[in-house]
Formats: sequence, structure tokens, C-alpha cells
Amino acid sequence: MPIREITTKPYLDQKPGTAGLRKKVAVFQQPHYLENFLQSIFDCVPALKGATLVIGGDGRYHNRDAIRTAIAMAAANGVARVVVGQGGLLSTPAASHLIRKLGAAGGFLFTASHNPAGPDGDFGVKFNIAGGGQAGEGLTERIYAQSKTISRYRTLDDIELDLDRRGTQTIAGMSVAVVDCVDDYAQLMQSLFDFDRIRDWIRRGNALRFDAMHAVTGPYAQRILVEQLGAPAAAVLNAIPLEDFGGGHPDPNLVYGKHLVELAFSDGAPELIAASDGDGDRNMILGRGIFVSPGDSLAVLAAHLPQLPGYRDGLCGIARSMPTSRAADRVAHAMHLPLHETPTGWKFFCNLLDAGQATICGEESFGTSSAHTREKDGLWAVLAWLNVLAITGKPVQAIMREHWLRYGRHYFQRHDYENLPGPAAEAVMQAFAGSLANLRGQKLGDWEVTLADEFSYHDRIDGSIATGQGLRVVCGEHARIVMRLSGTGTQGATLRVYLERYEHDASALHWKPADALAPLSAAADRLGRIGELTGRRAASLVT
Ligand code: VG1
Ligand code: CO
Repeated sequence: MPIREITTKPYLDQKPGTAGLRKKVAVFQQPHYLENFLQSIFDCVPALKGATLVIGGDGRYHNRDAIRTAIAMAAANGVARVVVGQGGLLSTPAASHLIRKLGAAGGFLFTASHNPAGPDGDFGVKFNIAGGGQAGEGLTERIYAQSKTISRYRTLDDIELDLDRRGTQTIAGMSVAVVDCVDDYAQLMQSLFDFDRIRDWIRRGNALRFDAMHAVTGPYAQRILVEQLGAPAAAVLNAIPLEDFGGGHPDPNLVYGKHLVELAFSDGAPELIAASDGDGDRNMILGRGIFVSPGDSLAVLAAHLPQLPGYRDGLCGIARSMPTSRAADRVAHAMHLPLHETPTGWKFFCNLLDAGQATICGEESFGTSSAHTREKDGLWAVLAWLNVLAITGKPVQAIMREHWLRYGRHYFQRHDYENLPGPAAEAVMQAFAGSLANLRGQKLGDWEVTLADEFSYHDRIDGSIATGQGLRVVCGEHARIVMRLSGTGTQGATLRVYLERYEHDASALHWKPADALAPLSAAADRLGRIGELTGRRAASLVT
């Protein structure tokens, strides 16, 4: 089959955000749009030649077309072997694991995570490197630069490919292995957790509910929770992946997972209620009568991890993104472990994980994972919680209450102002930045400001420095306000305001987060002049 060199013109908008390139489906459907971006990757990563490439996606609309395009281009660019999930499916953590397990030179992950799918929804592509982590800032910049000057790409015409038939096919000398998307991942989970204890816990009548939200985790939850751990089939909701995610918004949080919150607070609620997002890397955890905020989940899991089979040798460190609540810092301190604070985005954890400096990492955006893979991992967090419940025999609520009694409680909320005009969002950031200059030493409500700056991160492992990673006002350990603009949206700008308040008095552990954080919310509005500059009276999404 002859390799074709197709002439193309650059698009100038292929700059990846926090986690890959995300655009409306229609943008990706423009002639040569995806091809340009993929060729830019092939051009910047010569190691793909003669090597293995992993390909998969979250199953959303356009996934199959994109995979066909990617496989034809891989063959034309000299890739030796493609390993692709059956039906084009691979969850993000499972793809990262496959890259590691196979020693692949990289992977294409077709996903826009939790963003809605379908012809009018979003599409996206992430490039993960050898080792399984997302391409870092440097490589991402080079790919973007290449995409702005690209003039041709390589492909094959009319390849014959059956994505639904497991086994090996050959395309122009390149082998294409279509694999079950769950097998390797399920094996990995079995090596980390005590499946016997969890099975026993379920057999004793403890109920759980997992919502796959018609996205990629359906087959994973079905195999692991139902077939391997013995949960009834009804424990997994919306288990069939659909191209439009059933018209839903698979972003597991208090807003899009409201039905799960209602379930958790209803009579006869299951012991554990959980959900994952479109590509399977996020998790939401609820217990009977309680929502576990992601920062707390990270802290609790870190504290219990050494009791779980895969982590018996102990932890080497804990890492969290800067806006994530500092609950994990207290656990790290008690366990005499280093605590690393990184910018938002999982790629910043990867060097720490590779260097053996962190065992567990977490983000406030419902992301938690460990060194077993190089992406956040929704089902991993659910299984870790199940294992903790099984070995402690306590309900989620008791675990949280005990945790807060021992460490104190970090009240946390994120207020998102979505789909703002770009200039309005920028104006808020500028106003907030402007107000930081004279804040140190001043009072913010009851607390004194000890630090007011823009966060930048010096990665001591590769020496890189990431600047402009969020504005913050810190009042010692007591309170914090963080502001940054989202890097994953496809429409307008999203302003994220993160609020955190710490209380350790036993009488102050059971407030409503919204009440506890109201003074900080008002301060954020005042310092960033949010209402005045955006015309919004309230955030559009609070989690
Ligand atoms: C958001 C979250 C961030 C997360 C990223 C990708 O980024 O805040 O914590 O790593 O999404 O998650 P931003 O720039 O919009 O705040 V996912 O599940 O979309 O791969
Ligand atoms: Co995701």
C-alpha cells in the first residue's frame, strides 16, 4: 500500500491546554485538522518510528473515525506496532498502564474527558509519552510550534481495519493488535487491592453503587465490581458506553452527580456511592449521608494506603496540585513524608512518580491516583475506598469524622464562572493580581494574610520552571483563596475560584461548607471585583 504525502496548511489554534487539545467536534472535522496535529506529534517524537504506539479513546462521537485516521498515519510514519482497545475504547488510566506495560513509545488518547459528547459536543486528543505520562510542557510547546508550520502529512488510503475483532491484523507491514480494554487494567487492580476482603465485605450485604455515566468506565466496572467482586449487576449504573454519553455530562461532581448525592442522603442509602468521568480518570466518593470532598479523599486514602496490599512497603511521598486543599499536608506531616505542591494538571506529578518521590497524588477536581500508572484513575480510587471500608469495617461517615477529629477539617469549595467572555475573565484576574501587592500583613476577615502571590513551580527533577500557575492569597494555615483560568474549556473562558478554610476545634468540624466559606467567597469577590467585571451575581458551578 503506497504511502501518500498530502499537502496541508497549518491551523494556528492547536495549542494544547491543561490536558491535551480539546475543541468542538466540528473543529476536529475540518479537513486535515486532526491529521495536522498527529503529524506534528510524529515529527516531534522520532522515537515512535519502529516502536509500539497505544491508541484508545473514551468512546465519544468521532472516536472511531479518529482512530482509523491515526492508525493509517501510524503505518505511514513507520510505527512498528499499534495496540488499540477493542471498539476503540481505553480509559485514560488503562491506556497509561498499557503504555508502561508494553514499553510503548507513546499513546494517542482520544478524549475530551468529562466535556459533553456528540456531534455538537467536544472532542480531544492527548499524547502520552513512553512511561505513560502526558507530554510535558516542553514537548507540548514543540508540537504546537510544529503544527503552525506544517505543510504535509503522511498517510495511507483506504486501510482495512476491524476495530471490533480482537487479535492481530496487519496494515502495510505494521501490526495492529486489537485488545480487550479491561484485561490488563483489571490484573493491575488485583495486584494492588485485597479483592478477597472486598468480596467478603460485599457478600456480607454492604451495598455499593457506581455510575459509569454511559462513558468509558462501564466495561471496567462491570468486569471488576460485578464479575470479580460479586456486586449485583444493578450496582453499576449507566454501564453501556454511548457516543453521546446518553446526552449527559459525565463530570462526577455535586452538580452533574446530583442524583448520587440525593441517593447518598436518602433512606437505605448504599455504603459507598461513586462515579467516574468520561475517560475514567476522575472519581467522586460519597458514603451514606456524606460527600467526601476530593482533598479529604486524598488525605484519607494516603493515611490508609500502607494497610493495602500494593502499598505495604509504605509511601515515599504525597503530592497535590496547588489549589487542592491542604488536608493531605497534615497526613504527610504525621507520616513523616514529603509533601509536594505542583501546578494544576496531572502531567506535573509524573516526574515525582518516576523519581520515586511520590506514591499518591491528588487534585481538587476529583482526581486521585498512585504510582501504579501515570494518570489519575477513577476506579482505582473507588477500589481503594472499598478496600479501606472492608478492612476498617467502618462506614464512610465514621472514617471522615475520625479523620477530622485527629487532623482538623479543611472546608473546601471551588466556584466556577463558566463561559465568560475572555476579556472579562482576564479583567478579574488582573484585578485580583493588582490587589495582591499590598495584602501581606493585612486582615482578611479574622485572619492575617501571610502570602499573596502568583504560584510558579520549579520542578527539581528536570529543572523546568512553570510560571503563571494561579494567584493565591494565603492566611497561614487558616484560610486560602486561589484564582486561575481553566485550560480545558472549548467555549469562552472559565474562572475558577478555590476557597479553603481550616478548623480543628471539635465544635467546628460539622459546619456546612458553604457557610464556613462564605466570608472567603465574599473576599474573593471583593478582591477580584468578580460581580462588577463579569456581571455575574454568583458562580455557575459550585463543587
Ligand atoms: C481541569 C482540572 C484539572 C485537571 C484537568 C484535566 O483543568 O482543574 O485539575 O487535571 O481539568 O482533567 P482546568 O485547566 O480546566 O482547571 V480531565 O479529567 O479533563 O483529563
Ligand atoms: Co477526565
